[in-house]
Amino acid sequence: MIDWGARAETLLNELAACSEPGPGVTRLPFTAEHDAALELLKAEMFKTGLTVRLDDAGTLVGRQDGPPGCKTMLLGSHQDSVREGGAYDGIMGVVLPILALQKLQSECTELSFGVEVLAFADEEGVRFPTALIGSRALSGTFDPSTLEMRDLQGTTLMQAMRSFELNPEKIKALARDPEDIIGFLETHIEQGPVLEREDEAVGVVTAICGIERHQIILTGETGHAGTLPMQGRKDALVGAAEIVSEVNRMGRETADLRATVGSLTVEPNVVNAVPRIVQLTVEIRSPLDENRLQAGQDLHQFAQSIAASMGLAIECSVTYSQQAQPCDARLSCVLTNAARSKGAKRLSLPSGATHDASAMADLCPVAMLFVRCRDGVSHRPEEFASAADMGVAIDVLAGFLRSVH
Ligand code: HGY
Ligand code: MN
Ligand code: MN
Repeated sequence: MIDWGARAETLLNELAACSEPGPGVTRLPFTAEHDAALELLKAEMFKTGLTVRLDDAGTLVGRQDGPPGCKTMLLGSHQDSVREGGAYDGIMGVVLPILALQKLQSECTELSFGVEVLAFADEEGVRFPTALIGSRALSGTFDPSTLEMRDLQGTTLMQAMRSFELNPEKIKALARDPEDIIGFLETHIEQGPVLEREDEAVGVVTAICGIERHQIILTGETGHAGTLPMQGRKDALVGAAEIVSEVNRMGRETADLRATVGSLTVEPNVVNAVPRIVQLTVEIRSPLDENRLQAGQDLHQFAQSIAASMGLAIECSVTYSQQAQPCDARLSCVLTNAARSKGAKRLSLPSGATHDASAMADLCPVAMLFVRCRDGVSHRPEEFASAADMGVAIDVLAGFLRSVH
């Protein structure tokens, strides 16, 4: 009897080492760490008898053919992590389907369709101010203008992809024909506390939240901290502080809304000079698009009024947005039955995090399987899913593949 959960844990521990030095896992797209992870994933895909290729968006595709003329079921998730993140976010959703295929093969189960396991290069949008590159390429919604976006070192996405020997100008041709696809199933660590609270190993996702990201740049005047009078200062950081407080208030006081200032830079950023420029990002999420869009408009109005009252120049832009995405009822029903057969009870919950499945929904029906997350902690080195729970998830994925058509 193979302990599939233990096998998943071993593989994920090896993949976690494909990281920049430092706490947790830092594996950004189109880097040496990404390359190292691809080598491990390729080896496991070859061991599973899959044909393996890297597409021009950097997605690793492991394919198990079905009968001639059949459709294909897509599974997978992202290989990239946030900085100092966990060992499960994304990459677990690549490893578990590979092992589910191995499990089906060990039981001599033949499928009436093709299967592809996908490892998307960049879902997090940490290195470049965009996200869901690979899943948008397959869905035909990739925006070529993002190729000009730069990372903190000034490298463009185009340059980073070329360094991976990819041809970004061919991304457009990656769009799949919906007629060929049964659907996309993403397995992901819950990144929240619900399954642990309900004592459930797995759960079926009902909907994925919508998300938008704003960039705000405030420009005032610097000066000597000791000689410039307080009266009349144009201190960009004081303006930014008002906006940070308002973002937090909006999030706390609006139902079904999360609002976060996740990054902020100050120039000249020295102890004895008045801040001249502050750049901050504001992220707003909600399962209800109308709440998110209204909050975004309110934020812009507030920021403009603060800048005007303090004599600051301001630039506001929406750098990323994605609508809320319900999961497909038919696929979710098949997944729920497979989970029930493995003892799951509560079963359904929304996702506060966004995922590649949100972008894949522009191509085909999508479903998501969540795996219990210890203490609900994610995007941190302490992120953890147990081998036992991953074993249950692999059984559920195998049950799903036996039943879906
Ligand atoms: O930000 C998210 O929700 C996801 O982890 N990229
Ligand atoms: Mn993720
Ligand atoms: Mn994440």
